[in-house]
Amino acid sequence: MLRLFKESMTRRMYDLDGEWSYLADPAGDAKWGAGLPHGKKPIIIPGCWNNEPGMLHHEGDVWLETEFDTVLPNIRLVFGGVNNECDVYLDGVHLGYHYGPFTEFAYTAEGLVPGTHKLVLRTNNVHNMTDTIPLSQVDWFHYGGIIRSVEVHEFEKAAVESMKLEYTLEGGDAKLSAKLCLHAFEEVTAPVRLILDGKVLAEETVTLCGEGKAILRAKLENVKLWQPEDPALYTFTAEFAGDSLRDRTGFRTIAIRGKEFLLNGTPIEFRGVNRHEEHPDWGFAVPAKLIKKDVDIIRGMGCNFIRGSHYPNAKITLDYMDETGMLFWEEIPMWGFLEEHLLNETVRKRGAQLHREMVTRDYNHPCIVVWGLNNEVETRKPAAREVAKLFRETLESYDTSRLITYATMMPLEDLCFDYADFISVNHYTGWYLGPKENWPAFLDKLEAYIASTGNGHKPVVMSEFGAGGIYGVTELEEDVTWSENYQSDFLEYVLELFRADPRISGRLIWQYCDMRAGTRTCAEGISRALQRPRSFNNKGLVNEYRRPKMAYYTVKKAYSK
Ligand code: ADA
Repeated sequence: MLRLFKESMTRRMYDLDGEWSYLADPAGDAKWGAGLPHGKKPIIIPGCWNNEPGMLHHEGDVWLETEFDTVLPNIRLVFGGVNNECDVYLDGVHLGYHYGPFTEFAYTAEGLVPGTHKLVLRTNNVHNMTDTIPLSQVDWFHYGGIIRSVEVHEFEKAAVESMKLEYTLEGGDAKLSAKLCLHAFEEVTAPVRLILDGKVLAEETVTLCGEGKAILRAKLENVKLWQPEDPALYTFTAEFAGDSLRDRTGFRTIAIRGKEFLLNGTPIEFRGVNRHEEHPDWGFAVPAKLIKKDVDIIRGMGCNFIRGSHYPNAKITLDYMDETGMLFWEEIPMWGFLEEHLLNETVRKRGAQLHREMVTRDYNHPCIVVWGLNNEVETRKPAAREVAKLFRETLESYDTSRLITYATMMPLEDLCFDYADFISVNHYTGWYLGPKENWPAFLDKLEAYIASTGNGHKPVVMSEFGAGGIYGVTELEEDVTWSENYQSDFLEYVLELFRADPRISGRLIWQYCDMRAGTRTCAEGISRALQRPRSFNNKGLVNEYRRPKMAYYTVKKAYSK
C-alpha cells in the first residue's frame, strides 16, 4: 500500500506486499537476475532485511524475488523506496538501476505475455565517506531493503502517468492547471479529461504514440481552503484512453511577512518536532498503522509541524498529514557533508537527482510547506554556497510555491543564509555545548551574526534542540545527564525561552522518538557509541516503542500555551 486512497478506480493495480524470498551475497558478484539459487529465505515485504535473524550487521548485496500474474500487455512497476541502491530484473531482463533511498522510481515494460512473471531485485546498503547520500557516518541505522510497497499497474493502450496540480488563488477562487504526463503504447486519439466529483472540468482531444503531455485548465469558484483545523481536500481524476489516475490537493498559501510565517495570510508559529520514520523492529519499513499513530501522538502534543528529518517520508505519512492538517518540512538525506563531499561531482549529481525525485513525487501535498536543502553540511565554505544554489534552483525549476531552507549547525559562521527563505538553526546548548543557561547569550550572538550577513529580516526557526533522556531513568537530584527529568527540565526551560522571544518564529524539538543509531564501536564510531547508550539516539519525547517520557508531558503543556 503506497497511498491512503485509491489512485485509480478503473486501473488494474495491486501491490506486491507479502512474502518474498531473499539471499545475501557477501562477495557482491552474484548474477541472480533470472532467479535466486538454493538457500533463499522468506521475508515479508515491505521489510528491511537487517531486521531478519542474524542480518543486523549485514552491509552489502542482498537479492530478493517474487512472482505476480498479469492480464494486460503493458505494466508499470512502481517502487516506493529501496535502500540504498538497486537493480531491477523482470523475467531475467535488466529493467534499470536506481540510486538512493526514500524516493520513488518506476519502470515500464511493454508487450508482456499475460501470465506469471518473476521480479528480482539486487539491493545494497553500503555507504562510504566519499560520495554516497547519505554518507556512512550518520546518526541513524543504514537499514537495507525494500522499505515501501512495490506496485504493479497494468495498461491496455495508454497510461496517465502523473498529474501535477498547480493553482493560484484569487478572491476565493482557484485557477487550476492540471499538468499531465501521458503514455500511449500504440497510436491513440482520445479525449483527456479532468474530473471533480463526477463533473468534467476540462477536456481536450489528444493524438499520441509514446510519451506526451497535456495541460487542462479549470476555474473553481469559492474553494474551501486547506487549514490545519479544517484541512479541506479535493480529489481530481484524469482520464485518457481507458486509463485514469486520481490525486488530491488542498488549496492554501504559505508565505513570509517580516519575521512571521503566514498560512493562508494568517500568522502561524511552527510548533513541532523532528521525526525519524523508523522503528527497531521494522527499520524504515514502518507500517501504516504506526505512521498514523505517530502523527496522532504528535498532534496530541499540540504540534502543528513535523520536520521529516532527514529524508522523504512514505506517501502514506504525507497523505495522513494532508488529512489531519499537519504542516511538513521535507528534505533529502544529505547529512553532515564536509567541504570535500560538497566539492564532489557525484554528490552534487545525486543530490540534485534526489531533490528532483522528492519534489516531483510530492508536489501535490498541501501539508508540505517547506523544502529542506540539506542538514548540517559545512556551510562555512564556499562549496556549500554552490551546492545550496544548485539544489535551490533544482527545486525551483519545478516548484516556486513553497518555502526553502536548510538546517545549519554553524549558525555563527554560516555563509549560505541568502539561499534560505528563513534561517533554521540546529543548536545543542544544554546538551553537547554547556549548560542550558547559556542559551540567552547564544541567541544574542545569533541575532547579531545573522544581521551582519544582511539576513536579519528573515524569520528564525530553532530547527533542532534537545537532550537525551533514557526511558525509565529518573533521578531525585536535578541535572543528571541521561535522566528523563533532565531532558524534561531542559525542554521546559528552552521552550518557554523561545516562546517568549519575538526573534524566534518556530520551535522544532529534536526529536519525536528514540531511534536506532550506529550499532558498532568501529574506528569512526567510538565517540558515537559513547554518546549513544543502547546504540540509540535517546532524545525522543517517546521511546522507540512510543512510550511517553516525562518530556512528552512537558512538551504537551508547553505547546498548548
Ligand atoms: C544533529 C543532527 C541529528 C542528530 C542530532 C543529535 O544536529 O542533525 O540528526 O544527530 O544532532 O542527536 O546529536
